[in-house]
Amino acid sequence: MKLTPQRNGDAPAGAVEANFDGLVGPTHNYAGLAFGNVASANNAEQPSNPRAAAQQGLAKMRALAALGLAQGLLPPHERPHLPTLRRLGFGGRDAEVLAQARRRAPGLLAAASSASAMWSANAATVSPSADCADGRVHFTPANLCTHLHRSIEAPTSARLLQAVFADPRHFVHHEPLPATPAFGDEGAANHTRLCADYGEPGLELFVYGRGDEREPAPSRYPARQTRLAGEALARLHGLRDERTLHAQQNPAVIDQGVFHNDVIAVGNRELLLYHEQAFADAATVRGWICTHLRGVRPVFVEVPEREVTVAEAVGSYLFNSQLVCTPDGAMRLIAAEESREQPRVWRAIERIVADPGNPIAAVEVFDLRQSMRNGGGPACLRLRVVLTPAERDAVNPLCWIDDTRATQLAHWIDRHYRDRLSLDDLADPQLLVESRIALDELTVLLGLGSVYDFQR
Ligand code: SUG
Repeated sequence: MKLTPQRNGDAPAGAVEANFDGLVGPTHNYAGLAFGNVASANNAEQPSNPRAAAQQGLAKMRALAALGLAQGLLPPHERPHLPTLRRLGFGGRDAEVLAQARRRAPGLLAAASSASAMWSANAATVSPSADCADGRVHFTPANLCTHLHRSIEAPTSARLLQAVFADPRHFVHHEPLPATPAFGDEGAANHTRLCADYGEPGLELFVYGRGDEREPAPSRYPARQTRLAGEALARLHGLRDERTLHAQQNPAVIDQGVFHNDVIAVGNRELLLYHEQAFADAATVRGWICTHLRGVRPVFVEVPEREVTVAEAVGSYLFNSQLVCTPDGAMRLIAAEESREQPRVWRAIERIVADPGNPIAAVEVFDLRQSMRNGGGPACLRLRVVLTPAERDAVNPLCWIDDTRATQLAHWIDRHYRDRLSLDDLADPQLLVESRIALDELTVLLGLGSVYDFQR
């Protein structure tokens, strides 16, 4: 039995960390669009199963809700995104736009059809009210400007977040940062918060791949997140300088396929689980946390290269596990099946769970293969939002998941999703029609209003 650490007696009661998972969209496919993401490249052009993908993600949501966690969802985006194809010069009726794009620029059709919004860790950076100067929860949608297929997400993510977190007394929505390489921003995938208790002011750790010219940069793959972006986010959210750190990711791991920091590190409450090679200077990160974290002693779980190599971490997504606190205060690791399949990785997990020196008491394993084959693990699929009881009450109530809602969504998926999709299918006008019908129904189910372009 693991001990839960001593807490401050005067912590504001009741704040929770909610997970808002991206529901996988009807066009989920493997197009090899994400340069620097090993799984995306390895599975390019394989047929996909959108129905299984959506059900796998939903099963994780249902299970986390059943553990007593606050679990919400963010709906898929409209795909293929016709406004993007029209903006790129394809004209005529919808079916003609699709046919032309397929013929003349299949890569653009694939980019406009990606269901990548499922990885909601990239939807935005979120700072809890306890950290922000004005005492409200701040959201900045990520511009995702490194890749075309992801950059399309920003305006819809902004709209959806505003529809789910609508009350201006509690929630502040900023515009995405300028979509230019200097401000490359991939949202919460490069942002970790450490705290004694969710409702208390925490430390916000922004991890960047590209800083100023004097700092080493990756040479093979792009660094998607910049230091300038993290600094702008901290200013916008009104974070205190002494509680904010901008730390460099190790460029060598980006070149091995660690395209986001959440592929090599994960934090929760007072604990930071990370690979030895995750940061350019891990000792400084640890030292800063030790000096600045209030009310609790930080716990560092460093996994050495000799135990799990960076390649094994990228292959298994061990560090893309979610770390969650169930209502009894116990910490659990929510891992992908791939972590159990690699004996050395699984041994490392068993060691961590057995170690009395950290609060991780159990591991739960999920089959997320459809998402994993595009480089998206458990933690990629969720956006964390710390909420006080009043803020929780202000969230669109239809976007929370419980067993009944999960069953309703499972039926919705079965009714509308195909179980096989290849790249050729993306030009099928019927797929566009099916997707729009599905999403139209979903917006009613979730009480979101007209959030999609095709509804406006
Ligand atoms: O941006 N894959 C996504 C995976 C994102 C994972 N998110 C986090 N680590 N938080 C990406 O690389 C692949 C799409 C394709 O190739 O079809 C893709 O976009």
